[in-house]
Amino acid sequence: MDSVLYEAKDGYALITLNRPDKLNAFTEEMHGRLAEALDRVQSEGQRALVLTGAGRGFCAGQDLSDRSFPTGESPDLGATLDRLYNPLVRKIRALELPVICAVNGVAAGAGANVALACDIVLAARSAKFIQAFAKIGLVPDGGGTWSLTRLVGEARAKALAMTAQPLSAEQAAAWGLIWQVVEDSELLQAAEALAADFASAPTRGLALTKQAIQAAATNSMDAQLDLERDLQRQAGRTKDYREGVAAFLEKRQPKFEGR
Ligand code: LHQ
Repeated sequence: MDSVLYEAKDGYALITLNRPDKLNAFTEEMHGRLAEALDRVQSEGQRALVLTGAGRGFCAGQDLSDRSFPTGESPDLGATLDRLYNPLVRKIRALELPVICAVNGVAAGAGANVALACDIVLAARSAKFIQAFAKIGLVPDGGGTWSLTRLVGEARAKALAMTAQPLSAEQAAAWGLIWQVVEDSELLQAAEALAADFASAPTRGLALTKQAIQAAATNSMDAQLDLERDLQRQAGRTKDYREGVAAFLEKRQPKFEGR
């Protein structure tokens, strides 16, 4: 059975983590498959992506049974992050299209933080987010210390990370950790409807918007104003901008081509 499923839809891609009996915990093999699938999204010219999990979980983080270290040696988990998790998070953040995460069930450890690396997170009402690392003596990874702190603030980030208490989807939305809670039976449909909308949106403008908002976390206001100027210059030269303005003036629906 493929550990990662890829489906090209009409203008967007659906990627499903597919080890449902292990709550889609990451193995080394699965990281490879996911990296390939993410590359395919961009190379096929898809205009949005939905990432979800098969079965009752979204992703339980690192598969804790997938690691074998020669006896007596202590593992270098930093090397695992360098090789697998950090490139994954960087790839999601660098994709030049909206990445929607449909968190269908529990998202634990690096699984939670991969979800938070996506641009728009929808969660099923029954889903929960667990910074499970503290239970096994680890530090939140997958960018979790960065995204949690920015999304919910230091007080909540520290408590979530240090207690490893599950956070319900509803609480996650109330705290601004995610975009929306959706009924379980409607989650995938809602995520795909959003992706289908993005498939006919001005993709370049959205990609530049993603770039600007991501840069804002570390830029000064001054630097951000300069960045907005540079990105707006690029956006203003797209075919979609010309089409958007023309459609507005002609009082018709725009037909965006994503360039
Ligand atoms: C699992 C896992 C799992 C293997 C459920 N592994 N089998 C980065 C770099 C290097 C190294 C280390 O880590 C990292 C980043 C990380 O992600 S560290 C954090 C790793 N994740 C966790 O610690 C979470 C472990 N899982 C759990 O605490 C629970 O499974 C949760 C709370 C997610 C769900 O609980 P339940 O709904 O009660 O399900 P379950 O525990 O019964 O799990 C179902 C099956 O999935 C079960 O297998 P089995 O064969 O017994 O039915 C679990 O063993 C398996 N599974 N997570 N991470």
